[in-house]
Amino acid sequence: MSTDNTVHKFVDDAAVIAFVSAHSDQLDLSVPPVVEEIGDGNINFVYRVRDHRGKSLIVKQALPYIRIIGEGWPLSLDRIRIEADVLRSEACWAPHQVPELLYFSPADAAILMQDIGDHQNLRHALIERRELPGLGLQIGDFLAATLFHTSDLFLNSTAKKEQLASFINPDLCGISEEVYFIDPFCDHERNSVNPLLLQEAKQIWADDALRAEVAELKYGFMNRTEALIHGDLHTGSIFVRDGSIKVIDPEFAFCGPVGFDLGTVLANFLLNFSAQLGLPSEMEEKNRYQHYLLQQLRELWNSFSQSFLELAEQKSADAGLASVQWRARKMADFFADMLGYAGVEMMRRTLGIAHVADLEQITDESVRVVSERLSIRLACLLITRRGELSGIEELLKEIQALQQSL
Ligand code: SR1
Ligand code: MG
Repeated sequence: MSTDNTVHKFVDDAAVIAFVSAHSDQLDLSVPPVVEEIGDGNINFVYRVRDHRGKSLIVKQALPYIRIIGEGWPLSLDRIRIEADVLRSEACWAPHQVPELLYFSPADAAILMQDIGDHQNLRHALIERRELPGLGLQIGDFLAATLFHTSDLFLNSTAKKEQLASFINPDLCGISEEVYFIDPFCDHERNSVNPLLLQEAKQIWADDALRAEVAELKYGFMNRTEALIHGDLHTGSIFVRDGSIKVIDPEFAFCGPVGFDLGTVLANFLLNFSAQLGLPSEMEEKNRYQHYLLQQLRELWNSFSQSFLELAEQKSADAGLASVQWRARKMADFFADMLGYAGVEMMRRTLGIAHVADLEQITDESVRVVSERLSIRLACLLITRRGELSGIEELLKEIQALQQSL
């Protein structure tokens, strides 16, 4: 990678294989391996290289623009350096919950990592209505471990500020600032709105009180450097197997509000919850799965808050942040932020540029609109009432009540 942000895309399979061969001896390349381009994300190119014995590794390459938009939206290649550094940081605190980073090449803007192909994309698992025991608990523990150890409750003041400097991520934060906090709340040309939802969308675009709440959340996103957050923790960034999760794709990471990661996960569970209404199955089965999703959210919040507070109790060295009362207050702030950012994520996934498969798989617009309506109403509830809901049990009751009122 040169200083002018140019990099050459691997021209063919041979170039990808040469990259693997230069930086790892884990594959037997004496017989030509199979290279597949498996990236289904919006931003990068991802390849799986499998040798004749079935052993495989992953190569991820960043190019200086957004894959789904093209050269019209340039992006700094520093994001791949950030991704590599975050994977290293997360591996310290949640070693079994991230893919192992094997090599980072600034020159190729590419990383080589463990293949987690034995795990399934969580979004697909939720769409298939898989019930994975302990899922919420594992995600909550991952969030507590990674967020606590990169916050001022664990790091000393100098280390925290060095971390802040090293994860300045203006291009990726810039995307999020636009696609979360601007586009869905106005009639933006990038939006994609179901014509049958247009009436409701127009009401949102005209709602000044809602816009003020979103402005507050955006300002927090831009200014509150609480911890090194993943920054894009939707269910497509989590892979699952019975008893195991792997979190991938931390290229949007920066020092930001703890509630943003919590909120993004919460939102994506609730997007699936909303999608259930429009899916073709017996109501009993859909309700049962909705119940499972809410139970995972309960476990996620409870495990996150309990683990985070335990870590603070055991490991926090800052005498000025030692107040138990203050920590409880902070946890209430995290909870309110989680709700607010979840609302914004749900809104942008329903009205904005990057929709989710949970809703998009409902091809009939007149059926999908029922799910989309629930999604934006839940989003409004989460954004506007985030400061008044006392805890997870009250939140779950409100979600159920809102669904029943439709
Ligand atoms: C224009 S990029 C849209 C989204 O793709 C990524 O996965 C992030 O979620 C980003 O917001
Ligand atoms: Mg991603």
